[in-house]
Amino acid sequence: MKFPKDFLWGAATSSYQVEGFNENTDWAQAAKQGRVPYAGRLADHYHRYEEDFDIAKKLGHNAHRFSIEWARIEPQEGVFDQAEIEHYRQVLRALHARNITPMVTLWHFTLPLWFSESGGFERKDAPVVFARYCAHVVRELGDLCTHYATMNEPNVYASNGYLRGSWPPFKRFALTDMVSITNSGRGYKARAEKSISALFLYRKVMRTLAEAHNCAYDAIKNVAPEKNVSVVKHVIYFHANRNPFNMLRSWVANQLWTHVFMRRTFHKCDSIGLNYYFHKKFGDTEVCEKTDMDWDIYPQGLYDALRMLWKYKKPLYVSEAGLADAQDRYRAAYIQTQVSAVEKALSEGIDVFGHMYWSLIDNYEWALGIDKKFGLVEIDYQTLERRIRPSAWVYADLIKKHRKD
Ligand code: IFM
Repeated sequence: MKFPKDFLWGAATSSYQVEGFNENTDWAQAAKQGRVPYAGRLADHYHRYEEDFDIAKKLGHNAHRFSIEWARIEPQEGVFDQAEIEHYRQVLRALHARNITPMVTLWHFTLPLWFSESGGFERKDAPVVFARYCAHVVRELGDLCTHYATMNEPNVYASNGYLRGSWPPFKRFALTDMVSITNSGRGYKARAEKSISALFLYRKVMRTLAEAHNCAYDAIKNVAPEKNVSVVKHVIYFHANRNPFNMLRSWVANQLWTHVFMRRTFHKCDSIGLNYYFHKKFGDTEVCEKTDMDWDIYPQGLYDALRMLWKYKKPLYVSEAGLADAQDRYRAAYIQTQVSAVEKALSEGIDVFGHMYWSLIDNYEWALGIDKKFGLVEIDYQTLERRIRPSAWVYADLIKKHRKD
């Protein structure tokens, strides 16, 4: 039995993807301009979180990762909304009432409109502005939560926004086609602003994001030194056949995608969250089944991704891993392999303290809208009925088998 007694088992969501009506954001504005699908009410999790947490409890979860919508808390620059703070305090209380440990992400992709319109993470003072918001939230919610991630997947944010041009602020590096490895939605290329300089902006934004994390870490520690502060890193497991050139390519790709950012930030992390979805093998590849995102089904790569991050010798948690699978054909087996991957890492002495499946409920999949179904729980967007998918029970059984509390 490899899983420690206090291991955190659960699932994740993010505010914009499930709450509904986060209109004061760059994404809602982009939807009005017809550049991304309109989100609207979605699962209405903002009002139905108790129902969703009841399901999580029924499924045996003892932890839940969710994000706070920055635009709700700070609707105008430097102006904080106490009613929204109270909302998230209720959310946290609802989790505690069900013995579910909350893990809060302070920023998950969407920006308040005032921030994006004034330059977002291109702003020179972005790290200070971001840190002020993070410290405010921790000051207000600190008594109800110990685990905070400053930001979710900085590389994904910056590469979609500044290399691919598929997400706000829709800047596209003119040569991106050469390196693009994932799908981004139909017709986005024509809507993006194409330039060579987008590459330099990307690099600048990546640096600023690292600085913003570091600055937020210090600001949070000033307010509450005992909190566990992490960054959530998206890792692609790049690997290769035995061809030296391919091995070099995968090494470079891992450096660029994962290690450059981690080297800049790991010293300001009490733990690191890992989001794992897919691998990329250079050289003779096996033919894999695909998820509805067209990503190879390769859950065993979670183990390799954990090993990659263990290099930084910080406690790790799987902050997201999962797949889009509308028919629920592959999800159960996928989750079983994910959990075995964590078990294998633990058996080798890698310190992993949690596993959050993505996602608890079906969500808005950014530029791809609501058709990609990641949820353990299916949402009927007409009636808002929640239907637990069969694979969710397989995860529940695994949790039951491994939970020792
Ligand atoms: O839905 C996203 C989430 O917002 C961030 N991580 C990857 C998920 C699936 O693409």
